[in-house]
Amino acid sequence: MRRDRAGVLGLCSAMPASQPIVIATGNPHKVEELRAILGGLGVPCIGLRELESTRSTTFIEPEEHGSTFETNAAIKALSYAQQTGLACLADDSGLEIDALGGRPGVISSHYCTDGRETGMTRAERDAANNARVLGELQGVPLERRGARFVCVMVLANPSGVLLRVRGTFEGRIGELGEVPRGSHGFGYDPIFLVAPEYLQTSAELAQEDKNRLSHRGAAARALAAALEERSLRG
Ligand code: ITT
Repeated sequence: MRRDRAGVLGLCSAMPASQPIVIATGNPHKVEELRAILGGLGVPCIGLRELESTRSTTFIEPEEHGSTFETNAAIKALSYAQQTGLACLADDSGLEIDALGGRPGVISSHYCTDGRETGMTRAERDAANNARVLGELQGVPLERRGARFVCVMVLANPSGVLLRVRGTFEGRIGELGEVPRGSHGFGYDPIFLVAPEYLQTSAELAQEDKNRLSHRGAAARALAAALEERSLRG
């Protein structure tokens, strides 16, 4: 389902067809995943860091203080749209674990410190987050280890939110010893066994397979469909 640039981006006067969408995240893995998905759908993209280097500037990272993925994605998309003057796509994502009442949820990236920012690197945080989840689920039976990644994407221009979509990716948290496994992806991928077989972690999936199955892939496809529907409506 390849669409041409004008077809998708000329959808509304708010988004000039000649300009790419800025992928408003500091997470290089997300930029890579989103560029692959949206590029494949004919939507040209540029990463935030790339834009910073072409403009020789640094954008300010907004604080994500919302209690839902929707609020946080909108905060990021609007803030970067206002700073860059371009249409920006931000996602807020995380892991919801049934046995933990939906935690870590919106604090997924800093679960090891209860949501507080620290001086830890991304890799250190990922390892500590995974260790905390595995520790908290010790002794929890298989049927209560269900979990899902959630991704909410918001597209905004400097005057406001244009679109909002959501995608999910079902699985279960493996048991300590069985996981962590796999070297692809990031975050909780090494401990997340993919439904319905639960044989592979999402860190063992090839990038294109993860994009096909993932919450981010589902949200990106929903975004492309919404963009197309808008362009058809004129
Ligand atoms: P930005 O805010 O700059 O986009 P971030 O990594 O902090 O980057 P989020 O606030 O959306 O992103 O936090 C999402 C966290 O949820 C992320 O750090 C991971 O721990 C986890 N997560 C989200 N998507 C994931 C995926 O595809 N695989 C593994 N973990 C994921």
